[in-house]
Amino acid sequence: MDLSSLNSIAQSMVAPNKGILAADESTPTIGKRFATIDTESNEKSRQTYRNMLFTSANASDYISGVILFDETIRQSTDDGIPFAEYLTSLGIVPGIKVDKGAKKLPMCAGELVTEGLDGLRERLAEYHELGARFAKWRAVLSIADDKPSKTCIEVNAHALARYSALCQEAKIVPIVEPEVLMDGDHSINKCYDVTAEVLNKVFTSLNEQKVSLNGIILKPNMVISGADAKDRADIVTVAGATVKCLTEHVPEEVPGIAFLSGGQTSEEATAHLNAMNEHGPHPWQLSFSYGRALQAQPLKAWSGEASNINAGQKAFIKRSRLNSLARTGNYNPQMEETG
Ligand code: 5MM
Repeated sequence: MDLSSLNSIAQSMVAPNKGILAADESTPTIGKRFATIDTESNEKSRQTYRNMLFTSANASDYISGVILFDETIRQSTDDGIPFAEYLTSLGIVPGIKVDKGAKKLPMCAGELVTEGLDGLRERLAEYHELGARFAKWRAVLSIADDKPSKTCIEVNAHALARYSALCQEAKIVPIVEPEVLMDGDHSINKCYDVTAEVLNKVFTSLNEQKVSLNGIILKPNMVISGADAKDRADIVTVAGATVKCLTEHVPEEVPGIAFLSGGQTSEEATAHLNAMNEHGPHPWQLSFSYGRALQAQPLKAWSGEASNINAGQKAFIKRSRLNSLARTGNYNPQMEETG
């Protein structure tokens, strides 16, 4: 099987100065986001919001790919162009979330396993027809005294590898997302140890299942203090610990690492990425695949009002540009004020 096309798609997903917009909120999640701006979530309002983001002027200067949800890949711009076709015409790679969500893991109280492997081969073939060239699958692991269990780490790594192999068979680049949640009062050291163990297991499973590492993108959490920790590690410490953990556990063959923001503020997520790229080059591209950290500001600026579309697009482009600058360590927090 010719795997070179997978590598070239992966390279374009982590092209210099650009990153990925995660806009693949499932219907319940986008409903929660819209509730924060008192906006009803229905098929039309979701299309309006995603149309606003995707048609922002000059988005392709900063955005290399967009992760879509099943409903969105079947929707079109206000001008009637299917979203995937529209993005492709701009040089932005369309992607698709293919997992069916994290469900209760039996025998492991409070832990989750991501489902969605049944019928995945057929779904991937359809998504490829619809224009998707990469996919995303998110595993979720929590930190607590007795968590994550070995079982939880093992089953999620196995599923991520099963998904990845099916994606590559379908000529679709898998984004491999094992998210160690920030929830809790744990230290950054605890996050380091758990993230290291999870990454080890994920790469063992990917190798066992013959996944080509130069045809994937890794989407990990940063190594960071728990959200409720007393003394949270500062930006330089987070950046240093994250790069160290990745250097020790991510093979150099992987073309790129695109972080999730995981509940960090927009400014924190940009500053952390910037601090990591200040001390490059690294063996892999260090990029972003943010959901909340790219969307929180445009969502608020829009607030569900047609008259705010321009303001929403301006906020989205500003956030995208600042993260683009963080790809080369050229972001400065003062830019938050000056635009
Ligand atoms: C955009 O949110 C994604 C979808 O979440 P649900 O399946 O829960 O609806 C989510 O997977 C996202 O892609 C990642 O968590 C990264 O987003 P953040 O907000 O953590 O940067």
